[in-house]
Amino acid sequence: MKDIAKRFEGNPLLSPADLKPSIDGLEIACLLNPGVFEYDGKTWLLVRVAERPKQTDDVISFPILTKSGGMEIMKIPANDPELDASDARVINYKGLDYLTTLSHLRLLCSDDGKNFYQPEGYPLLTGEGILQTFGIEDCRVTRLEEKYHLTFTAVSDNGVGVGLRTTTDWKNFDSHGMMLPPHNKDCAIFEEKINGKYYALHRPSSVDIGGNFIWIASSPDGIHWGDHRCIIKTRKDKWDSKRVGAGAAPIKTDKGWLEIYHGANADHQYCLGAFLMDIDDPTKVIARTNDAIMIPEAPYELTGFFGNVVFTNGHVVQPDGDTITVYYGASDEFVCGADFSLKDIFSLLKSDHV
Ligand code: MAN
Repeated sequence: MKDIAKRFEGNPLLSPADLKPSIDGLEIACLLNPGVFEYDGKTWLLVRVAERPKQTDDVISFPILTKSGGMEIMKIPANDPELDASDARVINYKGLDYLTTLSHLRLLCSDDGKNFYQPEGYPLLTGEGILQTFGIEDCRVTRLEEKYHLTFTAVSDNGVGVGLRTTTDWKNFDSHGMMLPPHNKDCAIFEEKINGKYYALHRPSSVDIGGNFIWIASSPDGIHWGDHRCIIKTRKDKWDSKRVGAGAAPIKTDKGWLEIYHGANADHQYCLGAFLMDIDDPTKVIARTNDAIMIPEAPYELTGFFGNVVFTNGHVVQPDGDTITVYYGASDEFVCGADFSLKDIFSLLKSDHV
């Protein structure tokens, strides 16, 4: 099956070797899943940078943040019978789960949307406090009334939840703690109020009954959330059979709110699709693509830290009103770009979507 993404010729735009590690003694294993926004006349990426010490054959080592803001390195003999390291992203040791890398978020900007550099004077965003000791990941950036809302995955041994910070200048940040408790991720706030309420997509996971489905919540103030409803489920035998999760803030179109989302199957192949919500009541899904709109196929999407993955949580709507530039993580290792035509996406949206 052919997808409808027009990949940038210059992909990957960013690889781990393009940036410097945040501290001596660590190396960058992966760059992935950037949040995207426009600010000060430039396109900005808030890239997830995943780091760990240089690995050796006999020891698996990874950093963890301490409650007081320091960092310690955990070391586990690779042949320890109590170690399960079968997934490159997560390990289980003595019955407890850990991440193999520690992620922070880093700001990069560009004049042309293709060549990105790290500007001076902007802080790295790192995990803070006991709910972010395993790092922060996959940030969605929503501009709401002059304030940027950052919703990101906050990971610690307490679980995986959604953290919220806000900023107006990208130098000073207000932390609003955990917006949605574990297990939850893939949260994107809409860029405007609808009938007086704020809305956000999110992805709680239910291990027994239920699954990894997309939900929608509303809020009177953009900080406190409720009225949760499940709107998009996984579909048996399709590309999104195992998990689905929202990308960035929905795009307002004359046909409704358009969301680009990721779906994975049981083989951990991550593709992109789209669905459309009613313009006045986004809890109503009116159409969804049956087929994926993007499927891993380029070499950098098939092979890397965790291959067979395209994953997005950021895009720019271009002034022509039809082109959506999607920035995405490929193979959990590279940052890439691709253009989509809104017309093409709409031609694949179906109302028999369930
Ligand atoms: C999860 C998240 C993402 C990652 C994908 C694919 O959904 O951890 O950050 O890109 O898995 O590994």
